Amino acid sequence: MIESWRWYGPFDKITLPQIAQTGATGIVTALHEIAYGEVWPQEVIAARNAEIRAAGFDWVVVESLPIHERIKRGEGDLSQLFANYRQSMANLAANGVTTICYNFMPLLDWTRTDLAAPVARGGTCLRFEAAKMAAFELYMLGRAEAEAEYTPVALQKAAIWHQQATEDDKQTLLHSIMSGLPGAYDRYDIAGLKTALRGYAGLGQEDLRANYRRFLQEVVPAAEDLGVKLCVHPDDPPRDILGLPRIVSDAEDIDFILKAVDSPANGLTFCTGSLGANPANDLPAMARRFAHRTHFAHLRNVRKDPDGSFEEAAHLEGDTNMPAVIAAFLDEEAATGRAIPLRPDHGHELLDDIGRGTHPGYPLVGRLRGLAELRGVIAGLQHR
Ligand code: DNO
Repeated sequence: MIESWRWYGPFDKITLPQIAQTGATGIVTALHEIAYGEVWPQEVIAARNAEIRAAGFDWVVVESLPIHERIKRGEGDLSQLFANYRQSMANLAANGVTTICYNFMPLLDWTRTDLAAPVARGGTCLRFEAAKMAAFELYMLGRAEAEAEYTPVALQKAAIWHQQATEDDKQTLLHSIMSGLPGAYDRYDIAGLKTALRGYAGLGQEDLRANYRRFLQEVVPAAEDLGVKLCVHPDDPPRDILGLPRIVSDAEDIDFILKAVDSPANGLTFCTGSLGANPANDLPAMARRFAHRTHFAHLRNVRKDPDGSFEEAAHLEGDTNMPAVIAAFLDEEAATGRAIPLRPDHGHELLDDIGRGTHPGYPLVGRLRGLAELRGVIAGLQHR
């Protein structure tokens, strides 16, 4: 597997020479400065690629080439947006960057309620607390239908949280929930979020699936011609959220997507953290089943609670059998000669990470620890 590291570009507080010291050889990045739906210009890609290569890395994966919300909503004439997506893929391929990650989550990306939940032996992690999410939906957004989606215990805790919360607590919660939009410009306030949600009113899972299939039909043939491998990132958490449908959450969803356009260019980012938050997902079995279409692996662990809460565990702790997942990818590589890029996805804030102000989930020491542990698993498995 190719050890890689997510770098947010020239404004990332973690520099390329620092990343070199982690041992990673691949860089995962995007042109975060370009608005969703616009073409990524060839010269801007070339300049970023040159910077990465000068530091001794390969740009192994684009994460992400985002999909405009209008495509997800299936709204209006989309021909220009599809053409722009194809052009960005072509410009990337012309620079030798051919693995492209994206997601199909309406409006939000990953969602957490706490960005700095304490870890037992020190440090902090990202956490999704069902009760806080319920409080946000019911009392801050006023989405009464959300009541049906939470356990009675979570609802009770939500009411108590809301009664006791200060204005600051509520702002912090809103900020945490909005933090999963790494490349996006939009950070909604409550009024803005309500308006944005109205844009999705009436759109169900089947509609979203149809819009997704249409997107794949529009771009996968071009990806094939260009030698580009697209890889969809699963939903995080893998369930409907804020009343928005989600359609990349379990094995059945992935099967639908891979068959919607049955081509190696239409692949998967196997994210153990996202998929692992659904207790019904058997990750080692899914890794075996989908390894042949996996173009990128995000490796991290989660620990789940019965009420739907979960938190990010250390990479080899938590509920997912990480060695069993990695073994599936190593077997795929041995059988095909392919090399699948992996990255330590998220890490705890540890030691000097605290107060450093890196992107939530993307600290230096925590990810360095994660990468080192994953590297150890790979070395061990390869010497069986
Ligand atoms: C979270 C990331 C996701 C991912 C996008 C891909 O840390 O893995 O935000 O980049 O969903 O489009």
